[in-house]
Amino acid sequence: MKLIGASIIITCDNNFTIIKNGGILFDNKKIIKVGKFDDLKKDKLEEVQFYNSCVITPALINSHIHFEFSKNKSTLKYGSFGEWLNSIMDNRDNLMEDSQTYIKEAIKESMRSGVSCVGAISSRAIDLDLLSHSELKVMFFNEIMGTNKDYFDSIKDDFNERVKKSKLLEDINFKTAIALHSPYSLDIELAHYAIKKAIDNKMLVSTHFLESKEELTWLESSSGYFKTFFKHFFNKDNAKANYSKESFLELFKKCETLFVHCLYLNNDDWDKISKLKADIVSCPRSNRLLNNRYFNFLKAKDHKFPFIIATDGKSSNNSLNMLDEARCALFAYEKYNINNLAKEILLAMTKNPAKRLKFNNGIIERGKASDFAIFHIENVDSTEQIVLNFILQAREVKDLYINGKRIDIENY
Ligand code: MCF
Ligand code: FE
Repeated sequence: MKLIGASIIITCDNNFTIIKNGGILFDNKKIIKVGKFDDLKKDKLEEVQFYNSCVITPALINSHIHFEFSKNKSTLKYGSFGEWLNSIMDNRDNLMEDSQTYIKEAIKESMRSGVSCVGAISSRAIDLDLLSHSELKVMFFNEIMGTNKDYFDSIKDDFNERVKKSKLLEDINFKTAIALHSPYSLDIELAHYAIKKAIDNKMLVSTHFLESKEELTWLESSSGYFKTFFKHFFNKDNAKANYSKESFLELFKKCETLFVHCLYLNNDDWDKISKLKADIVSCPRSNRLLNNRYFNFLKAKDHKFPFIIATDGKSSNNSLNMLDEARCALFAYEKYNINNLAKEILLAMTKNPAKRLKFNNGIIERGKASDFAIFHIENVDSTEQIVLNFILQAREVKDLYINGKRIDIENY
């Protein structure tokens, strides 16, 4: 049994309990007791440590990230979704070269920011070995896309192969899931095929949905940017949208889903998604860079969606640091009380995504996994605005525990 403590513990439990001079008694499986540090001291502890001027939070969860694109720094174009997608199409293969080095660094960068758990979108399984061997808890979303019938058999074979490989690697820290890339990039036949697999195997599903105005126009009228996209990249003159918004959402009736982005929902779409077993993941910096807009967080609240934030990949972000993401969200929503927003944001990267990813983490309470992030925050003992100052000041973890084990991030 081990005991750690700190000036402040933010538990992220249902009452948002904050404990001053708090302690956590835990073993490698789970948290045994949470309370005041002094009350938890006892004989025969394997390890005892108190972190002065520090905050302990549940280790953070980044529920939407594309590790395979970690090589991108300034290759891709920002400011317009169409230009970004064109630049992805032109640079995808070269961005995936030497990917192992970049993915490894991306895993470290994630952990340095306090992340213990990820929802990784994988298009070619290039990240499979590194992620499955890492200390991270991983929901590994095997992505499927394709619109050209000539390739359906090979797309299915490749998808099956990746799902099979990731299933073989499953354990308590690694689960297999499925990602349908988006309505503009996936034929109906392939979508049904992937959804059936998800339902049969009880796998979580993720999909990008209504990320851009271009996508909305395409789904509503089969016109605009995507018309030229299909002509230019696939030599198709008469391409049409494969779905209406409604028929796309219908696909997800019988599975649990993470809808990512959702920047262009109308009232009807909000109603439809709220009837599904689904959450919405928002990637604030990615949305700013590609689409010049932020997710309608207040509307989501009206529809009782828990707020969930993630970084997306380096393909649409300048870092994978969840604390930078949190600060972006903090500054983006200027109409919301800043102290309340700070709490919402912390829950958006702990308790809220944890509920859907089901790794039994995201909250510091008895019975939950021993996954903690510890941050040094100067003078945190004396502030009344604890969560706000945590989000403003925290940059890198002092220590990260996953399954009760202190992670040696630099030597990973
Ligand atoms: O979420 C962002 C923006 N929207 C869509 N796709 C991606 C994002 N970051 C990376 N991607 C990947 C996606 O998974 O880019 C490729 C896919 O493999 C797009 S190719 C149409
Ligand atoms: Fe994405």
